[in-house]
Amino acid sequence: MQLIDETGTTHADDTYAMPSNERLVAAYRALVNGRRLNDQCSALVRQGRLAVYPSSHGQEACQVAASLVLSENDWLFPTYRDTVAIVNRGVTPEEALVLLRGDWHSGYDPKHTRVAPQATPLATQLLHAVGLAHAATLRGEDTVVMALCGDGATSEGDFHEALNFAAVFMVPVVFFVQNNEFAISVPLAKQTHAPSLAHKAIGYGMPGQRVDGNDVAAVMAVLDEAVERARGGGGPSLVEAHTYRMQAHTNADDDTRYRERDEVKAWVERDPLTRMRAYLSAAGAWSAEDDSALAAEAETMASALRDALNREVEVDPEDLFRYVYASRPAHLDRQWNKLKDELERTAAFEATGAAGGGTTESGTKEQKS
Ligand SMILES: Cc1ncc(C[n+]2csc(CCOP(=O)(O)OP(=O)(O)O)c2C)c(N)n1
Repeated sequence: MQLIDETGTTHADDTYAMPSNERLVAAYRALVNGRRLNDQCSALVRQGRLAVYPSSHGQEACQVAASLVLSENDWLFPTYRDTVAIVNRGVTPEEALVLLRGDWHSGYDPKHTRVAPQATPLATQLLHAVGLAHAATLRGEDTVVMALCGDGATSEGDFHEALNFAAVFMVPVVFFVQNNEFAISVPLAKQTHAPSLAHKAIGYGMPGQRVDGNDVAAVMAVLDEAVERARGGGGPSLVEAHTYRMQAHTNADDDTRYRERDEVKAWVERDPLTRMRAYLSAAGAWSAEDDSALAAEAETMASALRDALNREVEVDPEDLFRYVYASRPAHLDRQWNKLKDELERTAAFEATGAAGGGTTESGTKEQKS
């Protein structure tokens, strides 16, 4: 399904109506801010200020649509790549990056923001999303849950368990798969033999729709319908957005080893920002002055984020182990003791190294671990 193509030309659809210009202007602002956030975070990784950043550069239309179609009381269950969606839901960039900086499990209160912590294990969040949506129904609330995952995550058992449970119990959840064609270096053809990921809905007895993931209007229209159905008691849906990961999986990945540069280049023409800008401008809903104001807004956000991440924070490493369970089990004790030992030995090494001797109190050479 597509409503606006690469050139900004519209394609009417019998089922899905074009969102209002007012909503599309809001979406475009979020696209531009989201792109700036992605690029700022990638720069912060290179400066050693962030441990890792899985960028959604090129996938911003999915991120923006997933957050804009939800009401205030709905929940979002994101993955590690969904920082732009989280920020667009009201979490500040600084809070969103605490996990990726390696400081803490999550930098925001999920109950306050109605955004679950970002999940790094693939597809586990889908089961949590279904559990929350089911609980909300049992309590008589009209909450809808948007559960995000990638194409690679659809090969995990948790994905299938989540879809099956959701369909059997008619749970108000929208499974939104961002198919960016790769699970790190593994292409989609090695993940599934199905004609599309949307086809997987059929086997579970729920509606499935494939949409152009770089067309924010189309993604919003399809997700709107799925959210409305869920809220009305019509159960879950599966939406597959076809998009492309424009950059490497993370800074630890060399994507030149598994894909051709021409392929990546071809997707530049399908950029979600360009086509929405072209559409809004032709509709008289966007001007060059609006561009300047929005660029200034994005720069202010990026500059505030740089300042926040340039501040050194004092973290207590034991906190990472302290609050996972009410009382800490033996395996976490072992992990903490191992880390504590390493920290103590590193501190001793640095202290003796700084004194110029490079030896420990007992006179033996300290080993760097
Ligand atoms: C359960 C599990 N298995 C393996 C991994 C290692 N891993 C991290 S990211 C990734 C690829 C995920 O690809 P996809 O679901 O398409 O999401 P994308 O990164 O493309 O957004 C893998 C296999 C993991 N994090 N969790």
